[in-house]
Amino acid sequence: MSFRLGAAAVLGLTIALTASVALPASAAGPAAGGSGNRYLLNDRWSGAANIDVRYGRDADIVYTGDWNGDGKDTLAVRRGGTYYFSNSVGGKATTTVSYGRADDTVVMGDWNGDGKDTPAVRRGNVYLIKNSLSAGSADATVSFGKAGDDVVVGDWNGDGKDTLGVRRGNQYFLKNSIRGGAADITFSFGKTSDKVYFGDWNGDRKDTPAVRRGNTYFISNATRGGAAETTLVYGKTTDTTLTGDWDGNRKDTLGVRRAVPKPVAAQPTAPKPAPVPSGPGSDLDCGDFSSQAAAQAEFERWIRAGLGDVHGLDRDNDGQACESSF
Ligand SMILES: [Ca+2]
Ligand SMILES: [Ca+2]
Ligand SMILES: [Ca+2]
Ligand SMILES: [Ca+2]
Repeated sequence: MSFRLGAAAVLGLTIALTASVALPASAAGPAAGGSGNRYLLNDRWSGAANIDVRYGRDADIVYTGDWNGDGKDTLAVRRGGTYYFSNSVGGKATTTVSYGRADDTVVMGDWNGDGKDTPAVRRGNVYLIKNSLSAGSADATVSFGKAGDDVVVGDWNGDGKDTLGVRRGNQYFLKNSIRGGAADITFSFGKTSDKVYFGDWNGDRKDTPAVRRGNTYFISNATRGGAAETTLVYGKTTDTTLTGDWDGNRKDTLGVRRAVPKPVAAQPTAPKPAPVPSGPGSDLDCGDFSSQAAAQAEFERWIRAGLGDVHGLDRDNDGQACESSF
């Protein structure tokens, strides 16, 4: 009996919390870095992307976040102090805002828990927090940590609000409110050389770390030390990582930003081989050449012309003409 009552009470609490908290805007955080305008996003923890889109320009600074509160994370690109927010992955910019200075460091997060991610400009250890995608003065100005801190963003306690944390090596000092004072959560995870991303990988509303080495990701669902719960190889080592909830299932997954190779300038067309001293019909043999190099040159001349090994100089098809004759 008491067990049943207890279970009901827990259930009631869960529902009340669910009803009162806006959809988590979980990804966000600092700019993704990298360059390129191809985005390969994955809704599942698998090796293959299910979304492949182009957005913005190669040199754009890129952020991910839930700009409209629909529960789905999308892209925003930044050029100087101008931001182009799009509410559909690969779709046109829906909101364009100029905010702060061209050289500001900006992190995105849901600072007020309304389900929408918005910018915070960082200058040293001062954060100018904005709760809407609009120009104008900051809604709040707060100090956090030290000017040189490596700062991370996430919702550590699942209250729907993003707050800050500091990384030092492989140690993390997380705070559940944006203000000074002792960390609420301290833990170590991964290696000092790892890249780290925070997201809600399991849908419990709390953001936890995933570290990257090469193109291998080690994912944890807790802000504590210990082994990763999931390991996944994704993308290429040269890719830049993005994280977000692309399909709105409340779980963050991976994506990458990749540079699209520029089309290579057309090679000058191979000059037409002179018909003398030989042609496809003249049938030279290895014995007609003074050296392997001369045979090789004749062989390659016809290969380049697209006619193949017209003299039959490379009988063993290893690309070396008449190598057994010299
Ligand atoms: Ca959205
Ligand atoms: Ca917000
Ligand atoms: Ca929080
Ligand atoms: Ca989580």
